[in-house]
Amino acid sequence: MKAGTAISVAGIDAGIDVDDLSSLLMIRHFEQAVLELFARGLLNGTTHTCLGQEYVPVALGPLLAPGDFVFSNHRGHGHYLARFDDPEGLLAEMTGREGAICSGVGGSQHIFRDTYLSTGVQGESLPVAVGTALWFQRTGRPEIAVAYIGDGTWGEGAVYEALNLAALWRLPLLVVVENNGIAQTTPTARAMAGDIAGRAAAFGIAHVSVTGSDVAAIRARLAPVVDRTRAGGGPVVVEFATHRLGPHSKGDDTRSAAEVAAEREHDWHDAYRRRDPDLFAKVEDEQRKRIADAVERVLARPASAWERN
Ligand SMILES: Cc1ncc(C[n+]2csc(CCOP(=O)(O)OP(=O)(O)O)c2C)c(N)n1
Repeated sequence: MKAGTAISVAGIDAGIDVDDLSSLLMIRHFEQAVLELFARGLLNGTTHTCLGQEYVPVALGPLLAPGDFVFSNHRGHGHYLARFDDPEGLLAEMTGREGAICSGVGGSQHIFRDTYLSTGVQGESLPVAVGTALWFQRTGRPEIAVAYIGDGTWGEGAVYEALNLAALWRLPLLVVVENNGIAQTTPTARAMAGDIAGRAAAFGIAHVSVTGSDVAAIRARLAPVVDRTRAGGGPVVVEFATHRLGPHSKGDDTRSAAEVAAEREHDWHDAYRRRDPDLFAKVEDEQRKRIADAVERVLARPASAWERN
């Protein structure tokens, strides 16, 4: 694939994979529960939900091997849940209860589990992902490093240092950009000169553009892209045109109601529901209950070991 290749994935194919729908709805209900818990004063620290963006990690999930290293960012609940299907562990982490992934020390943004690491520091993960990809390459391993970043994180210099070396050394690095058009309160158009495709092209890095939210279609189109990077084809930037439906963090949405309503027009949730209302209602009930039960169980647990010390 040449630098600047654009793949556009729009539209919805027939047929819904129940596992994918379950993951999508599990993450949706998890995020809604998180906002409710915050509103009730039951969570500490801060949090950033991925409402509207759930389909990105769900689509990528089966394309990644267990040994691939995933570097997530501040908006990482969906990245974690799509990889581990572990809402109780994450909730325990965020509430500091027994069963927490990192003893409750990491909270919403700083998770380490096996080959998964998240950070709330924008741009911090990319140089680390490059180092990990270099290790994969030098040891002849078939794994890749995957780093999720937002559009706003392209303002960080570390991103360019990392891309430079990844391109120079043709590293097995997949940069997943969740471009939701806004960084906290700043519309991307008011902060970014040029675009992400042009910035990837400046380094001779392949760039793939993904629109639409159909998980199966996105996965089918990205499978050869991931294979190519895994086979030594060098780094790739995959940019999702996505939509942030919730506030930046808990209650700090500076967008007008009309702007948020326009974003909601793109919600995968409605698109999937329209495709098969009966199946959707059944799976949604299951996942709503699953998350409600998880909340109840986790809140009834004692504090995690770290919290007690
Ligand atoms: C180095 C650094 N600067 C500032 C922040 C505060 N901050 C957290 S998220 C965010 C905006 C990130 O925007 P983007 O990368 O587009 O991701 P999004 O929140 O839209 O998913 C900012 C400024 C931070 N976490 N790290």
